Formats: sequence, structure tokens, C-alpha cells
Amino acid sequence: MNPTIIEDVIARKILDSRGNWTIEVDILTRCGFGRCAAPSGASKGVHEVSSYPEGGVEKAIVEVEETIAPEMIGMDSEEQDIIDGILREIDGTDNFSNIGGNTAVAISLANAKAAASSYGISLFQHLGGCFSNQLPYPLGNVIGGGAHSQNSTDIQEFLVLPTGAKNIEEALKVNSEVHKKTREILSGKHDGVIGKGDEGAWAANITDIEALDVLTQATRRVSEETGVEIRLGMDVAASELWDEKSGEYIYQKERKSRTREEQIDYMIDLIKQYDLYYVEDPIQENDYEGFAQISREVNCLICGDDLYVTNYERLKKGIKMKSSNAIIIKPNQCGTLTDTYRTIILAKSHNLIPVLSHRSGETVDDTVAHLAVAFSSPIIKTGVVSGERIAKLNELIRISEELGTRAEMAHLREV
Ligand code: 2PG
Ligand code: MG
Repeated sequence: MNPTIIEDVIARKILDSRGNWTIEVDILTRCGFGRCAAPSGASKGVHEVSSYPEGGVEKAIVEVEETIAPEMIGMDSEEQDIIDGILREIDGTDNFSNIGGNTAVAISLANAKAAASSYGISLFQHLGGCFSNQLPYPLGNVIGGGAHSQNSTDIQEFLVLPTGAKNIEEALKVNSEVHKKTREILSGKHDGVIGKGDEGAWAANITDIEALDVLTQATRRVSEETGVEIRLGMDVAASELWDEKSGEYIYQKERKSRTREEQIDYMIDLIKQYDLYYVEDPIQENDYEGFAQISREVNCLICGDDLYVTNYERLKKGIKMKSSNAIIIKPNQCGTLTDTYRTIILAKSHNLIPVLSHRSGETVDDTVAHLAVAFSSPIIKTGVVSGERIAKLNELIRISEELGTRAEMAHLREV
């Protein structure tokens, strides 16, 4: 009896962390079960696959019930590439506009989880094999604005990375201490009014520069208290600032606009001044050369998110143009686990660091934690606090426990 044969595929809608409907899929095999819910972005790249067909989540569920499930029942969940190929074939478009990338990703990942469960092993082990033993460093969002909260910074995310942490528990604790310390410092500033954005990062009436100063202070104090080195980063999400019409980057809070050249210089200055370890999307999503110019000038991880949208062909172009040395990996940007894997392999073979990432709209689904370990991603970007963020972080603790003495932290690039 083959334990991995698919017996049922069930789709439903559930709420995500922003209170929107998202799709969740269950896959039952003869001996196993896998469940996955799709996340959703607020600052989406224009080149991402489309999330849902016309008709939204409801239409996607009908597609699963009427077309996809009958096709998948009887197939072998272990044959991930074949299953993913079927999803592409049923959809029939380049951007999953018929069944939805979120539908595809929920099925694809639920399938991998069902296969793992059929063999009684964890997802990271099923995908990564017996030598998967490296835990990623958590890149945590501490202060946020942009498309993720109102009346806060222009830049979307101010991030921390506990580069000196010896194990995953220490790494997670250090990030949460920085988050707490940041609140203390922010409460004493201006009106002292602070809220939280979509990812649990603090939203405050401060400028980008103030945010970097506050974070510098907070990390310094936590470093002194814990002895752990912590570095800073940003997700500029520059496509959200870019105004195609005027050809400028509009910083509303700052009441300032920057030309392409000024934006490039500004990013280089901030990286040098704050000794940033990581900067994501410093330039808008179609400017491969702008990315390359920044990359040439700094010693920092320059990461493409909206630039690549986890897409193999876009990454190929970025590699050719030397646009960046890191790439954000979000499976729902491209639709299937097979596509995600191909992009990761391409990145690694050209020395680009894959950063496995959550989305701003999430559920308690913890699959991304397993993908980070399975594919030896040295960094995972998945917030610091809130239920849907700690779901992933706490899963890393469980994975570490399962690995026991074999567990080690991944190797970070020195920049
Ligand atoms: C990003 C993400 C997650 P969103 O820009 O990197 O932080 O945001 O999911 O809204 O695209
Ligand atoms: Mg981003």
C-alpha cells in the first residue's frame, strides 16, 4: 500500500490577520494529512502572480472542488513536481489568473506537508533530507510604516538581525527585547502615541531618520545587556514610494521627493551611516540597474523582493545585471513549491542569499519556518510579535528541539 496516495483535497476560506478571507487547503493521503493557508501582501510587487481568480476566494474554492480535487485524487503526493505541474496545466496561464496563486500555493504546500506526514516525518526533513540542521537568523520588524500602517514612517520596515546569537532561543529573545526597548524609547518621544502596524511593528509619528536613531539606541542597550551583537536593516519597499508620472520617489511624511539619482545616493548614505546589514527594495521594482549601482557602492546585503517576486526569469536577469546579493522568497509570489525551489537553487548557485519571508497578511500557518530550515536559508523574515508571527518563530524552537544536538545556527555572510 502506497502511504502517500492522495485521497481527498478540501478547500475553505478562513480569516487572515487583517480580517480578510484567505484560502486554506487540507490534503488527506492514505496515511497522512497536510494543511496550509495562503498569506497575502499589502505592498505587492506588480510582477507577482495574481492571488485569486476573478470572483475571489469563493471562486477559488469552487475551482478546487470542481476541477482540481478530482484531478489530484489518486495521485502520489510525494511527486511534488508532478502535482505542481498539474496545477500549472489546469490554470493554463503564466500568472495563475485562472485558479489564483494563493490557491496554487495552499495546495502545493499542503501537498508537501501531507507527503511528510504520510512518512511520519517533519516537513523540513521531507524537503531538506537528513542533513538539514541549520536554523535561520530571524530578521525582525520593529518599527514600521509605509503600506503597513498609517501616520508612521515613509520607509516600510526597520529591522533587526541578532547576528551574534548562539542559538534560536537567544536570537528570538534578543529581537523581542529590542521590540520592548523600542517601545520604551518611543513613549518618551513627541506625543508618545504609538500603535502597531500589520506585522506587529511599532507605528509612531516619527521620521525615517528618527526610526533609525531609536533602533540604534534600542539595539545598543539590548546588546550591552545581553552581550549579543545585533545589526540593523530596512525594507524600503521603494515601489510604494515611486511615482511613475513624476519619475520621483515621494516621501510624504518628510514632505520631500527624490529623483532616481537622489534615491540611490540617499540609500548609500543611510547604509554607510547606520552600518546597515540588510536593505530590501531600496529602489523600485523595474530598476535593475539602480539596484546594481547601490550594490556596487556598499558592503551590505541588498535584497530584491518586488524586484524578483520569487520569479526564476526575473532573478536570472538580476544575476546577469549584478543587481543584488540577496533575494526574498515568498512562495505565494510565484504559486508553487517547485517554482519556489527552482528560484532558491538558482539564487544559491550564484551566491545570492535566499531570505524566506512571511507576508504582511498572515495566518498561524508555520510552513515558512520549515522551508527556511529545509532550504538552508540563513535568514528568515517573519516579524517579532503577534500570534501569526510567533507561530513561525515558535516552530523554529520546536524544529531546533527535534534536531537536538545536531541543531546549529546557519552561517551568515560577513558584511
Ligand atoms: C514585504 C512584505 C512582508 P507585503 O514587503 O516584504 O514584510 O510585505 O506582504 O505587504 O508585501
Ligand atoms: Mg519587501
